[in-house]
Amino acid sequence: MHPTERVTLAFPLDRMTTFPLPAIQSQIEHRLATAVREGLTSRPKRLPPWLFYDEAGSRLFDEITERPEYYPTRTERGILAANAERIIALTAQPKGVRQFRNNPPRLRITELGAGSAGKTRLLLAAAVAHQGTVLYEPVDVSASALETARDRIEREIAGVAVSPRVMDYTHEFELAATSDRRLVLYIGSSIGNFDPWQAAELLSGVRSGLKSGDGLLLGVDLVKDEATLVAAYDDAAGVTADFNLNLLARLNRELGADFYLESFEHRAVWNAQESRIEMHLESRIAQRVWLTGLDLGGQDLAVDFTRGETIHTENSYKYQPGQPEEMLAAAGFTPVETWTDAQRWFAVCLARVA
Ligand code: AVI
Repeated sequence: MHPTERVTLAFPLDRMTTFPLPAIQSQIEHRLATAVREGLTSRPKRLPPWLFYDEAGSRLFDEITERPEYYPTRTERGILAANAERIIALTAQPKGVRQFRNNPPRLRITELGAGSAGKTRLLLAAAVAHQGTVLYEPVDVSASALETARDRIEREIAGVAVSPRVMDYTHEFELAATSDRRLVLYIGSSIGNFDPWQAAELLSGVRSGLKSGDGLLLGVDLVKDEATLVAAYDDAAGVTADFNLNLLARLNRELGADFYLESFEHRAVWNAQESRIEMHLESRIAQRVWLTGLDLGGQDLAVDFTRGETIHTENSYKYQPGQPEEMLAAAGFTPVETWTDAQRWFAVCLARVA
């Protein structure tokens, strides 16, 4: 998500049995080590948010989405539940396209990220209701997340065939050519974890991988009062704190680091000027941490912290109404319709390629 290096990992999951997995694993390890070395030696210190999502972090993220303070997931789910049929109908047969009247193209659903299928299933079920069956293409850099998603969805939703793609869509977006119409889902407000220039690049990349008539469904979180925003990223049960601190535990596990977790504190702050929630890990004391597994030619890395110094671990941008449509138009999409909840906390925007 916060790319420091290009890693190309695009292939269908069904080739997993013949693909040299150790080579992929070593690319991932190299990417991890590079990101950590760069982030912890820069000022201010930072770590990219994609590091959150190891097995423990992915589990903690699922738990966050169940916390009462974390409104985005349930709000977006409510919007999709109310509008899934219309979203599918609009994408399957856009207005003004006459040439397909007798033989409309089939719709397939491509999702960026293989998250838990809770929200996706609403759209898949609507697509099955619309055309009988649907092909679902989850795209993710994690083969294991894709396998889990495939097993669960094929088991739970009749009429859905799953064709996963292992791909780092933050760097490239290249899918097999098809005469099917694609609806790409980028929901869950994941776009908010990118700086605006990165978000613009990502949307343009997706646009260039699509053809006329294809659609993009984008879920974005909207600006609201500060207390609500901060509570969503600092829940009373401390799950988000554990999620943030798990990053250090991961560096201990995978990079031979000796972070003492109790000496760091989770911080969530609203940066009104940048319109984003920032997550940090704040050092409670002056301390030195060693990383012994970075493969620096036999040398270990020492990282010094002053008391109160932070590692910036995540940005979560919040948008003003109308901004997502502007971003979509700037990336070459035509905004079609936007849905929101009664409180206007979250927006789901459908756009298409003209
Ligand atoms: C994945 N992403 C959209 C979440 C968010 O809200 O920015 C990640 C998250 N970080 C802390 N809580 C949730």
